[in-house]
Amino acid sequence: MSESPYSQKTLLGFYHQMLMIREFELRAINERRAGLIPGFIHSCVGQEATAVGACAALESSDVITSTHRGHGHLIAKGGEPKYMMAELAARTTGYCGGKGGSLHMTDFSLGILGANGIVGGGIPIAVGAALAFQQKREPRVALAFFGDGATNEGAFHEALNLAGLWRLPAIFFCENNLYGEGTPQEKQAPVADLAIRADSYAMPGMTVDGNDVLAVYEATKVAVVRARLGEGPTLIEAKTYRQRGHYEGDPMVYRSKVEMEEWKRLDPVIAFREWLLREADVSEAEIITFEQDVQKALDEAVAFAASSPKPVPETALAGVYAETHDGLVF
Ligand SMILES: Cc1ncc(C[n+]2csc(CCOP(=O)(O)OP(=O)(O)O)c2C)c(N)n1
Ligand SMILES: [Mg+2]
Repeated sequence: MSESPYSQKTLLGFYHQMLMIREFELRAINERRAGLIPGFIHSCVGQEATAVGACAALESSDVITSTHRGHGHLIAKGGEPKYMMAELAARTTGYCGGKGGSLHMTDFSLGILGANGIVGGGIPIAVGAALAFQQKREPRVALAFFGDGATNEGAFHEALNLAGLWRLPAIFFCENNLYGEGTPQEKQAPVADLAIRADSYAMPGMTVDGNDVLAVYEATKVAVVRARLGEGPTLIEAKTYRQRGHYEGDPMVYRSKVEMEEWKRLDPVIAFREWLLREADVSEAEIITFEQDVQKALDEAVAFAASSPKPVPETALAGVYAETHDGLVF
């Protein structure tokens, strides 16, 4: 075993969250097949290390914006699996009262400013939050998660431009999973490393191994320190891979089995489990207890969702429009 600069509690916390995300996704996929969950699921299986490493570098008062592939971000920022499962199952006890589903989950009290069905939609929202923090002189940071595909959109460039110009406390976190739907990166962008796009907006750009939770954590910590010191934003590109389809049911004709198998060998959850056993003096028995805890929490989440009521038609318009901005604290 080599000396680790991290406490066992921290490391096990990372593993617990990564495992919760992985198992949450697999459970949600099963429950969708079983009929509990209507609608689309864009799973983040394979991308757990990005969500966990990035959110671990934030304080609870910092905020994130998420994407259509956002379950991992929510869990990593403190979202409760049972309210997430209830939202997926369209139940009143879910994060949006069962009216938003996977693409809209939000919890301002946890600094989760929302998943977003609009690709790139969360990036300007994070810039707005970062501007608010700067204006109010609050030492808070806004982190936007988005995919590689989103970096080809105007919203991305406009958001980075203003954040760079005004030196906002923002972190632009690109989960580069190599595809936007079925389009590989080399057919959608003329650059190999998307982090290079930071140069245009006078901010540092970093490329990290997105399957290595500790590398992601360290990179994000650097960006957080910079943001809190008033030195401005950072673009982080974390290279990773989505192991399942763009959505559940995607025939995946655009990539080869060989490629998928290669990335499965780099599975971030399995790799970190092995690292913990090898380098962090964690026993197999401890890990198994963790794994059992996760399964129990997910059993409870599914039971909670299944036993919760569905929204009734009379409430269709309730909670859809904000009545006042008072008290809208994130
Ligand atoms: C503005 C907008 N354009 C297109 C879509 C359709 N769409 C949904 S996901 C997606 C791919 C996004 O790719 P990327 O940003 O790499 O995220 P990933 O799905 O790989 O996590 C597209 C084009 C959309 N939802 N919103
Ligand atoms: Mg992508």
